[in-house]
Amino acid sequence: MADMRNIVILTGAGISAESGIDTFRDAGGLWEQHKVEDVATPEAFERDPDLVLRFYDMRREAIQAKQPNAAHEALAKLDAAWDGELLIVTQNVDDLHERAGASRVLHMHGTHLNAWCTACDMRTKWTGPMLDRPACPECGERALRPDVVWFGEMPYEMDRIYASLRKADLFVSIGTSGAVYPAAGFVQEAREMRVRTLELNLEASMGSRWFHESRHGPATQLVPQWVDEMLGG
Ligand code: BJW
Repeated sequence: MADMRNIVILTGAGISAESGIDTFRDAGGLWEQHKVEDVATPEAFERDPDLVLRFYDMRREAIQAKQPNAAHEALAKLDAAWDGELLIVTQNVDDLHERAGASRVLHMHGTHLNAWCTACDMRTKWTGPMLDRPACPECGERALRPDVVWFGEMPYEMDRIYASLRKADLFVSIGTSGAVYPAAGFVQEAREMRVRTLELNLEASMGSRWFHESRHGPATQLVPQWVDEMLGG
């Protein structure tokens, strides 16, 4: 890895699992407890906004009580020390990368800690509930929704992600099942651009066969080990 300078890191729910945040598709994960089409689509929000807002209020509250783990901390250490370009593209809506100290973070599926006003389009920091239909601090309308990307909606900052992938020497995927596009397709795009690819995941993911190298185990072990390799420690 000595000749690597520009790095794109994709993270998914698996990196936050050891902080106590449920993943989506593992046994006992969120999609076993809730039907995805009932809570994570624009149609669900139109049909039953109370159900959707309650689901996100519950998760927003839970996330704020969780702490970053050794994997988030290792990536923050890499971010601080790495001279080359580095971008942590996270699918996660928690803020554990930032709370560990990482700054080069892009939330492609949005964040629990923002409210998005569908009346005036403003995004506002939000830590409390939305079920009681609070007014938008900007325009006063009661039209807030969680600032997260649901199925059928366009993930955020795709142009910036693809631009970083085009310049990358290394693409690393951490704790994601490879079930959800467009993130699941990044490894193939990276391969087409002759970028080196590495997967760090608890077990083989749906996309494992696309990676040059796949390492299996818990993120709190694999990520600090890999970061030490990158920093020559
Ligand atoms: C560990 C671990 C440990 C566990 N250590 N590892 C056919 C029909 C209809 C739609 C489509 C279709 N085909 C494709 C689509 C598009 C659709 C899609 O992909 N659907 C699939 C289900 C097929 N995608 C979209 O609609 C997206 N938008 C879109 O495509 O727009 C058009 C477009 C076109 C071209 C370019 C760009 C755009 C939007 C997707 C939005 C996803 N939203 C969610 C909810 C966000 C809000 C919320 O949190 O509620 O995002 S769904 C959910 O899945 C969440 C996650 O970010 C995402 C990915 O999940 P993730 O992170 O991979 O978690 P898991 O649980 O799946 O996996 C965890 C992994 O960790 C596992 O592998 C474990 O082994 C591992 N693990 N413990 C290390 N300790």
